[in-house]
Amino acid sequence: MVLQHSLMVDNHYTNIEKEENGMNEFKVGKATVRLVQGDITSIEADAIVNAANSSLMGGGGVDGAIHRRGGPKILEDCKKIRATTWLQGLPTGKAVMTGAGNLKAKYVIHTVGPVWRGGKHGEPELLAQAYQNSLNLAASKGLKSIAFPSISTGAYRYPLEDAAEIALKTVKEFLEKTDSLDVVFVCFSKNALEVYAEKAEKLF
Ligand code: AR6
Repeated sequence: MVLQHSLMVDNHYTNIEKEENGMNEFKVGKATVRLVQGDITSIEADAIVNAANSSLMGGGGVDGAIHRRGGPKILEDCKKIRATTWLQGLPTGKAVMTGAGNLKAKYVIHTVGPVWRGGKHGEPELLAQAYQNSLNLAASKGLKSIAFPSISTGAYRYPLEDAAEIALKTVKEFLEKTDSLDVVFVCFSKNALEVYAEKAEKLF
């Protein structure tokens, strides 16, 4: 059974559907937002997003997993971007796209989230920009689906609850304007999925 209700957002109506079977799925206009637990390197989407660092040369966490599983082609593309567009490295909040090597996804969008330094150094705005720029890039390339990890909430120590709220709110606001992209949030842990689900229930 599907429960349906309407929500008034910025003077227009957004249909929100929530399936009762425990799946975390929401609708914003024609677009679907899904919350899943898993490894983002296994996701089949037009693009998966990498929580990279400014060097674009790989690292630990989700970045390490994407480069390991995707193979050397991704790093080759990153090196080209560093040699042509972002000689000093990719600034925090920006996003770039490369091929996805051996991954099931077609492309990888690399963005850099902020390092948490207490919350008064522009962290919320920079985290929102990382999501916005990734979404804009995907939409500008005509992509139809995008998967996000929980940017900045690992090595960069952004508090998960705050980061989840920003991630969901930024995606929702984007889809209210452009509902041509389906979005999946890939939570690595059960705890992260629970936090996202709780925040999404309130927001959607
Ligand atoms: N699939 C989905 N989520 C994952 C995966 C995975 N395979 N692996 C980890 N996570 P982090 P950051 C989750 O540290 O905080 C790197 O070294 C993880 O549980 O990957 O943005 C980069 O090179 C956490 O919730 O990224 C940078 O130097 C989330 O992904 C730095 O870490 C983000 O954790 C970026 O730090």
